[in-house]
Amino acid sequence: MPCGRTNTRADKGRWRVSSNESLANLLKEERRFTPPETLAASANVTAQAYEQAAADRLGFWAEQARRLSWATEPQQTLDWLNAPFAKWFADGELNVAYNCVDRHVEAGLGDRVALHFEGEPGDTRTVTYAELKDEVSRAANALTELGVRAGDRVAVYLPMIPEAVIAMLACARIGAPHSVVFGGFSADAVASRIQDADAKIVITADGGWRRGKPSALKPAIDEAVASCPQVEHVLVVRRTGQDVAWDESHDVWWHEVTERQSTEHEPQAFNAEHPLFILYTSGTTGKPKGILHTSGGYLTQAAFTHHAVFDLKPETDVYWCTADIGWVTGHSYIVYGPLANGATQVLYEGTPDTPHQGRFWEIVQKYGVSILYTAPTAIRTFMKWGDEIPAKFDLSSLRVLGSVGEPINPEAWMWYRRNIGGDRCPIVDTWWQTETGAMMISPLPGVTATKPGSAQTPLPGIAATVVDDEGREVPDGAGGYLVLTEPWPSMLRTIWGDDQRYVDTYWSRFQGRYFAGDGAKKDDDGDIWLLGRVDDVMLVSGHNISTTEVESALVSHPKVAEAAVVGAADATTGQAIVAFVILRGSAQDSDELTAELRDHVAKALGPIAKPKRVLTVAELPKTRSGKIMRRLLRDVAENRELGDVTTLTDSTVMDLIQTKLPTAS
Ligand code: 6R9
Repeated sequence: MPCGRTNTRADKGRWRVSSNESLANLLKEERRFTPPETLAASANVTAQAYEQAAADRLGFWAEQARRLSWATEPQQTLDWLNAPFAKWFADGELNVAYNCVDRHVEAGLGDRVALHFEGEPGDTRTVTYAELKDEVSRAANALTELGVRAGDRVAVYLPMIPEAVIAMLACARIGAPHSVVFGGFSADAVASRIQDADAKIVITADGGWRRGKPSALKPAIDEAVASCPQVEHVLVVRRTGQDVAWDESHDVWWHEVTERQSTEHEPQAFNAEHPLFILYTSGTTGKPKGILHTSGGYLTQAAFTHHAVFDLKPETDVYWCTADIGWVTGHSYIVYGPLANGATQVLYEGTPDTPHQGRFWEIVQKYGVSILYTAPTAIRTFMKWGDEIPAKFDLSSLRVLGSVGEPINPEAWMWYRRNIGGDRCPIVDTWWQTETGAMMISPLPGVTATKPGSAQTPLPGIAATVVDDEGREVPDGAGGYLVLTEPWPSMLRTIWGDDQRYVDTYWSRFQGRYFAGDGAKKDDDGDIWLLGRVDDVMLVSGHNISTTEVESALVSHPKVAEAAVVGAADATTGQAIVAFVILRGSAQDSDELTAELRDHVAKALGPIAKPKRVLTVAELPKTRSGKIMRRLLRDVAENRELGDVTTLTDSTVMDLIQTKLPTAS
């Protein structure tokens, strides 16, 4: 369940145009939480930023670009002449790794801790910025020795260890775009990504620690590279010490090749539009999309949003993002944003329940974590485990909490605020995507009066709204599709090798605007609420109903920890709502309880949203980034054979769920 794993979700090119009626707006939320006074008084970003960006959006971004150290300062901001193919800061030159590492050392901050690494078995390693500079330089020299040149692609398949960060930065330093693939993806999934990116080198490890055991990684790479003849070398980090098969013709130990390198490496400046990385998001059909990000605009927005949304004070904060580096969240908010800002952060290898269910809180206490960024899936799991677990630890160092990956149900938000944030920390619910590269819609912790469950406001410099089927902006209080109406610096530049698919998927549904593939609504104050993927929206008796709203209603029942709902074909209503729920700690499944849950939803949202069936399950199918895979539940609910399960965290979950069905009421 770890927060922060894969990039799998429904293909954004296949939206469901089911009726002309926009998404119903069912859920009402009245609770508000104003920023803590001390935080507001010293916040990095104030309300004035919105005004400044509204008055001069491009000027605002040009100013943010000055957070970076450029070898050649850009004079241009946006070139949108060949829309939707954007160029940002196109005449500027910089080195991304220099910005994340060297410049902090040059500023006298070499002794500052960059990474507090915590291995799952309890081993630790502290990496200062000076040490990071040496390690990245060595790795850059090693890649160069192995023949990697600017523009060559490097695949990375590693556990959450410092070498993952070092490898990505070494690639950035020599201008070789990396393509990180989740450790744990199948050999086939890895092979198709290596092939699509035409990677020359793969960086992997013998294995990583997961749930108290070494979990092998190299065998999947051995199998994958057998069908990737262009791969010249496989660099292997020794992490677990387990036995590995060895092919002398291309396998190289990371430590052998890096240890003999110099710690000096001259970073070369690259154009702002030089490719930085490719990251794959897989659709339900067709081959995965290689989302391409470039250098200057991406780093500008990653750094700005990390500074603004977390109110990062690099001298005093200890930041922890629990995502995996195989997810875009790990790219932007473990590697590039925090390091560009000179942050001190925790990097944790393992799962939240090894060796015990309080592991996360033990880590917060141990390192004095002040900013925590995690996913709703993790929060709902912690709710299920019980309030008494975090209560055993001292969490008083925390001051800002973040959420990303899915809509956060209002009750999960309240739980997070109360049990983790001690009722004092603002929660920033950050909406963004692999494609957007960095956060787009989020409260600002020193400015926004937050609402449980809403991402609320486009960040300064970002233009987003909600439109109906015809592309007309909906009034406050109505629902529809989320669109981005102006280009932004960290936007994807294309789909690797497929410009046409880029245009078709994102820029064709609504003329001149970016279609995110998410349903959304504006509340009466104009704040934005995300309502789930458009592919998942249910159509019941002619009404479009959001999965998120029904799930949130279920989670607001004290006995429910987590819920997933789908629309299953139904002879009378078109689709009927089928709900899968995970109960909290001590709650027992019974017919009375499922009847109570159905009534509870009807009461909260109205009779139209009452689930036809409620099934209690032990687990839900999730991707490696913690997103619920509703299409698999739809297959179950409609008695179909299961579709592609290769990106599931745990494929046995589906067997368990299927056994529930024949007894369903
Ligand atoms: C960063 C990331 C993107 C999709 C996105 C949306 C969902 C992410 C969310 C959220 C509601 C939030 N999503 N954050 N939904 N509220 N705060 O998750 O990237 O893996 O590409 O997924 O995730 O559906 O379209 P990615």
